[in-house]
Amino acid sequence: MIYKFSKEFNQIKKELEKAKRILLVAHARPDGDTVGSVFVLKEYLAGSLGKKAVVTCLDSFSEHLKDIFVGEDFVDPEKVKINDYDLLIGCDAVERGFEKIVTSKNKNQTIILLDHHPHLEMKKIKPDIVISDENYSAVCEILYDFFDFHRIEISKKMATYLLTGILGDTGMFQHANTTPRVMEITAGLMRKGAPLAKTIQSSFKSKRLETLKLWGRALERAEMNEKTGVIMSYITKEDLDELGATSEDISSVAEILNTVSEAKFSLVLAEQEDNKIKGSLRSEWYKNVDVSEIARKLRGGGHRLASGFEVAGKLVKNEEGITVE
Ligand SMILES: [Mn+2]
Repeated sequence: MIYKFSKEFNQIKKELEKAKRILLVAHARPDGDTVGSVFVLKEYLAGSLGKKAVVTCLDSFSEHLKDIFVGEDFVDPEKVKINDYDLLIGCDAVERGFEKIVTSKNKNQTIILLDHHPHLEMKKIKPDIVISDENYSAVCEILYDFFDFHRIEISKKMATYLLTGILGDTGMFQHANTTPRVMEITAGLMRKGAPLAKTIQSSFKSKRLETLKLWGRALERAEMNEKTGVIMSYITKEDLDELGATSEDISSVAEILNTVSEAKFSLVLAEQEDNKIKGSLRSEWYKNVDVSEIARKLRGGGHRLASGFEVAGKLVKNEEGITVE
């Protein structure tokens, strides 16, 4: 097997072995991939190298992942002294909050970024080692290659963490990023003991009643625009206050709406705290729409088939439907 990032894999291993204090950073609104990546590294560092790493994130631990990552949690970034660490690693969607936690870098620090989103760009800090490749389904897939390349033993726990990230970012093998390699890796992880059915159950199937109610409201409001081919719905601040929706709930609604075959893409607008609106866009490869272009025009980002953005304003309903004011 030829590894595209063998040079980086060697550099990363050296840095992990050399580092004394390591900080792992998950992205805001954490998903299975970012959580899987940071905790698999924590586990590797503890098991093979005997090093204790600290994991931090702007947001709290995702409720639905607690069954898989038993006993794991983030350290509040406000309690983390960045200067105490000599190695800082950002995993997945590093634009979502890494620079809010790591605001500067001193000369004794090394920064590694692992990502698979397009247009990775840091504004304040200069990373030392970067792997950012859209061809990877998940950062957990990059890390699998890293362990495989170095012939590092993957424990059952590590395999489960990696599988969680891959399942999350491939939408249980339903997205276009599910390559033959992803399936081979999954087979490898199952052989190491990762429980496929249980991981799917914990990450996808169990839902809160409030989540289902929120979906119900949003689905009821869905409208299809024949001209543009967009199927659209919205979630109000009242819905959020009443049902406590998470950003995962919002993207789930966009995914469900996107299953309507006549729709070219789906859009869900959700009012947030402090007068902001979050937009979630989804499409399917056979629909030939690049939703990341729409997201980028609104200063958002993401992938061709799954993107998002945030704009200031409130949702207002009039005769023409719903608009942003
Ligand atoms: Mn990811």
